[in-house]
Order: sequence, then C-alpha cells, then structure tokens
Amino acid sequence: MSDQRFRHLKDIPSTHIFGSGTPACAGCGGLEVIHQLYEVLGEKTVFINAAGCMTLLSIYPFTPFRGSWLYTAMASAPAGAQGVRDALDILLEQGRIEPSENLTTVVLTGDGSAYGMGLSATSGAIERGLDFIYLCYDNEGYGNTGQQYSEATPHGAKTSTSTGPRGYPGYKKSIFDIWIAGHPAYAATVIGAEPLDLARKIDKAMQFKGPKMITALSPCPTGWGFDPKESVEIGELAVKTGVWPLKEYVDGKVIHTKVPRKRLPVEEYLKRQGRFAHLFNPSRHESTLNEIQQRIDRYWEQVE
Ligand SMILES: Cc1ncc(C[n+]2csc(CCOP(=O)(O)OP(=O)(O)O)c2C)c(N)n1
Ligand code: SF4
Repeated sequence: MSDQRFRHLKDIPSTHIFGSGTPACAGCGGLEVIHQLYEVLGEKTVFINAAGCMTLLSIYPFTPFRGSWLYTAMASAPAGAQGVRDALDILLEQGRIEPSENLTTVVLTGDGSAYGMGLSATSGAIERGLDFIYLCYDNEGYGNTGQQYSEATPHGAKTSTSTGPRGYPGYKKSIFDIWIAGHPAYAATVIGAEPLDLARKIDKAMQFKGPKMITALSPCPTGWGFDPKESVEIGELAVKTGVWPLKEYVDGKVIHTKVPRKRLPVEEYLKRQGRFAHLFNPSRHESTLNEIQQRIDRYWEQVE
C-alpha cells in the first residue's frame, strides 16, 4: 500500500531528477510541487503543459525535464494528453515499444486553465476515462501574465485586475468538487509544504487506471507578495489556518488526510501576504476579515 511505501520523510526519493536553474521565480510553490511529483513518478513521465508560468521551464535547447514535454494552448492540455496516451497505447499494442518504455502521462497546468479555459477539455477527458494524471499548480491567478484574477482567486485578494479597496469581490471555486462530480478514478488536494502527504497521494493515484486529478495550492512570492524564503511557511499556514484542506476522493468517498483541530486564525495567513495588505492598512476591513474567517469555520464544522 502507498502508506507503507512512504512512512517517513526519508522514504521519499531525493534524486533531483528535476533540473535546477529554471527561469521560474525563486521560492515558486508550483515548482516545488512539480519537483516532488517528478521524484515519485520518476523519469518515465511525459508532461503535457498548458500555457502558463511552467511553459517557460523548457527553452530550447535547455529543459529541466529528463524526458518528453509538450506545450499546448491554455485550453487544450487534456486533449494533448489524449493524443499522447493514444499514441503510446498504439505503439504498445503493435509491439513497437516495450512495456518498459511506456510513459506516465501528466497534464501540467495553472489554475487559469484548470478552473476556467481548460475545464471543458478536462471534463471530456474525465468522461472518456483517460488514463492520466492532471496536476494543477494553483497560484490563484494568471501568474505568467501579471497575476490577473482567475476563478481560483480568493475573496478579498488584490490582483492586477482586482485593485479596489476590498480586492477581488468573487469567491474561489472548488475545482476538487467539480472534478469529483465527474467520478474520476482519484482526486486529491496537496501542497508542497506537506511533502509526505503529497508523495503518498501521488503514489496512491498511480494505483488507479483512469483520470487522476491533483490540485496543489502553490504559494507564489511574485503574485502574492511575500519574500521567496517564506514560501514553505506560507504553505504551512494555509493548512494550519484551514484555508487549504488536504483531502482525497477514493471509491466515491472524500477523506480529509489532515484535519487542523486547533486552527490558527486566518489572519495569520493573510497578513503575511502583500495581496491582502489593504485588509489591514490603513485600517482593518473587519467585515471582510470576519467573512473570510466564517467561511473557513463553516467548512470545517461540516467536516468535524
Ligand atoms: C486563449 C489564451 N488567452 C490568453 C493567453 C495568454 N496567457 C499565457 S499564459 C497565461 C496565464 C495562465 O494562467 P494560469 O493557467 O493560472 O497559469 P500561470 O500563468 O499562473 O502559471 C495567459 C493568460 C493564452 N496563452 N491563451
Ligand atoms: S509568478 Fe508565481 S507561479 Fe509563476 S513562476 Fe513566479 S512564483 Fe511561480
């Protein structure tokens, strides 16, 4: 079982197969997650990458990936993954490649694609039972083009397109709930700051054939406004305040893999990030702060 493979942090491979020196920002939480996923999956993995920050990783002739990587338009990564999977299956069936040459097919996409532009292609891939892993690194905005809001942006956050005194007026939607409505083989939320939880989930996902959906909250120093060295701490606070529930969907059931029983006040998370600074200075926006806290409390009351 997966939990036996990764019992302790030291059980997680640390081969550094994901190359260093990428063009991504220092402290990028998305990069942290890709690194951890790649360690668990190994180099027999092909990435199908929707346009976003991570498409800058491979700039010919340089790439941090050991194997293949394909760049698609924002809306099309799951369709690209279908083509790659079909090609591999045909080659396998015709004996033109050995089973040992098979590749794990992974879609890599930001939240702009996952929650918005790519949702239709994703829904189709789930419906067709495509055998792939879908990884959304969720930096809660369109990072590559200057952190415009996306449907993953949290209430009250300032983005380059939500500049009013109260920040983004909308509410982050739950991509996890949207995915599980389609009954994928597996779905999970993860975060780089909880590497053991993440490794166990990737390992468990690999035991299923079909669509395996993973969404990772990805602290983004550039878009969220914090020092790159605080990236892991911000991720830990997202879990400890209950902002980012860690959970998985298996056999039609949702299980929380970590329940923060003594939750820290959400302010501990918000006040560390420039995108929420206007909620504290020059004066406190009590109604917005209360509303954010109440929504988190309501979520966990239903779980506990
Ligand atoms: C249809 C379309 N509209 C706009 C763009 C320009 N564009 C390139 S990357 C990007 C942002 C993508 O945001 P997200 O998916 O959240 O990934 P991130 O940049 O945060 O990694 C945009 C808008 C595009 N490539 N395609
Ligand atoms: S903008 Fe954010 S998500 Fe994009 S590379 Fe920089 S830190 Fe990573």
